[in-house]
Amino acid sequence: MLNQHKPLTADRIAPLLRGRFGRPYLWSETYTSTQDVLRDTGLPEGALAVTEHQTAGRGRAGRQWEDEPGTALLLSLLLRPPAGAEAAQLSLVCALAVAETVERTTGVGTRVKWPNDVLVEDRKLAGILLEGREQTVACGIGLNVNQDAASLARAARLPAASLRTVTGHEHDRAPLLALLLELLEARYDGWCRDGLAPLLPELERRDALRGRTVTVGDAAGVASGIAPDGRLRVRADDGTTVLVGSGEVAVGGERGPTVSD
Ligand code: BT5
Repeated sequence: MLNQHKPLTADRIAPLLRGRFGRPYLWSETYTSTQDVLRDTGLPEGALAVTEHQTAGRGRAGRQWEDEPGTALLLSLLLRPPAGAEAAQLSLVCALAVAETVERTTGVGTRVKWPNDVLVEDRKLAGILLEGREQTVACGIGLNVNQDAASLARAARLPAASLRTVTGHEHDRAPLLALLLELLEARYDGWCRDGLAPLLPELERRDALRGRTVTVGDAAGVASGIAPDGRLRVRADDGTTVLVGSGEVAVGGERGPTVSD
């Protein structure tokens, strides 16, 4: 079996782990959702659930997350952010780590679409789902790796991409997962210490929405960057700026038709 199709079992991943993320490492060929594996377990920060296929993979607001078995990274990471931290910012922290992992592995430039998508050429490569109660957050990450165009086509309203459709070849998911965990840990530790501010230039450089016309909730206008607290700045026609904390961004702008998730 080619490496890229080998399951991400603990015996393959454990030797690649460098930090505390991925310990303990829970893997099964199939889960309903990796998010459910970590729920109410009392496991320590860094615990990770990984699978080859989800029978009920989910996105935000009850949406579905689709996968082709054995081709994606599907994982949930348990985090216990410090009291007082703004946990919603973790979606940007994770998106940045995913973007960097993809860039280092493939050399392909990525963009972050606030608040939780990683895009390549306006196509959705990865999505992030935060679910939590009190100081326990399950960060779910779905990253399309080896799907071909035909198996991605079913996925989405926003066109989807995989590393394979972008680079033209398949990728070994094991080193990709190990690098992602390493970068997640570095970004997360930095965020726990210093907050989001030091990450803003990296996010700004990859901001998929900046300068585009957006509608999110009651706000409509031009996206004007991410504020230091992680909210999206939207500048209305009358010149006022609204800060949006969460929601669905519908984009209509320079580069094509309206997309809404
Ligand atoms: C997300 O939600 O993008 C969060 C996705 C999180 C998935 C991971 S996988 C591991 C962990 N366990 C889970 O059960 N979930 C997490 P949202 O922004 O609501 O986007 C969902 C939308 O993305 C769907 O309505 C589709 O339009 C689209 N979509 C579904 N599967 C996709 C895929 N594989 N690639 C690209 N887009 C997809």
